[in-house]
Formats: sequence, structure tokens, C-alpha cells
Amino acid sequence: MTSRVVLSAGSNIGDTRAHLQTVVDALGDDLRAVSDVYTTPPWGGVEQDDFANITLIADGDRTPREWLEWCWECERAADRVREVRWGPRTLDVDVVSAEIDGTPVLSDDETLLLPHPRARLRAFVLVPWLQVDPDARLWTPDGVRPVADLIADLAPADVAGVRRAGALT
Ligand code: PH2
Ligand code: MG
Ligand code: MG
Repeated sequence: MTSRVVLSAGSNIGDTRAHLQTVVDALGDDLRAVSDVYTTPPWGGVEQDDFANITLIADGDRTPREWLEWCWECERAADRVREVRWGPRTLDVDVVSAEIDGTPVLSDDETLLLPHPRARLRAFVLVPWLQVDPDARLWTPDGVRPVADLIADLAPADVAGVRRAGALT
């Protein structure tokens, strides 16, 4: 079984670029693409510092749940403390979507919702994703939609707030 995942990583505490770099390093040979770092205003209503965000594409032999556990392992390695929902964190790594042998994985398990239900609303996920895959598509309840179209549906100010801040290394 080969799975392909789109991952979104974010950090707004400490050395944010170093935290994001740990995700790239942990993926090793499974990494297919990584976006530039984007500086993004906090989403979700908690007053906090801007985030640094990247979107990554990876291939591997993990199941979607094993990818989720892999994400938690990255967060633990960054001493992530779970406090406020949508609040500040050293490192957050989310599975945005997964495909097994080219077929999108749909999951309504409460710990593993796939595709990530809010990804299509988040410019900080979609804009970096489009950078690394101009043909990116995301399953939504309205059907499979090009990520470029999902971005076009967002408020222009949200999209403009996502600012490219250079490559990781
Ligand atoms: N992550 C959150 C909450 N809000 N805002 C931005 N800009 N970037 C994030 O990664 C982010 C967020 C919780 O996962
Ligand atoms: Mg998140
Ligand atoms: Mg998360």
C-alpha cells in the first residue's frame, strides 16, 4: 500500500522556521514537495502572533492513521503543549488529505477527519499547497474541487494576508 498525504504545518512560538524544518527532516525520503514558508495572520479568533506555515506532500507506506500518529510525534518532539484550541503552538502538523493508490480517503472518525474539514476555508493551507502543486484538488461535499477554485472562493483579504517568506533551507 502506498499513500500520498498533504500535510500542513504551522508554528508561532519560538524558532518557527526551525520547528517547521524538523517536519521536513523527519519525512526524509518520503518528502515529495515542500512549499516556501508563508507568514500568516492567526485564523480562528484567538489573539496571538502570526504563524509561519508550510504545506508538504509526502508518499509513504503509512496508513492515514499512522500518518496522524507521525504528526503527533513531530509535535511531541517540538514540546508541543495542548492548551487553547486554535491557540499558539510550537508546532502543529495536520493531515489535510490522503490518497491510497490514487483514491481520496474519506474518514469521519472523530480523531481523523479526512479530508481535513476546514482545509478548504484556510488560505494558509491552500495557497502554499497550490505553490507546490498547481493541479492540486481537494475532495469536498460539493465534489472534487481544484484548489485554485477554492482559493478564488475565499475572501481576497484572507488570501492577501498569506505572505511568502522564502524557502526553508
Ligand atoms: N493553526 C491553528 C489555528 N490558527 N492560523 C494560522 N494562520 N496558521 C495556523 O497554522 C493555525 C492558525 C490551529 O491548528
Ligand atoms: Mg491545525
Ligand atoms: Mg493539529
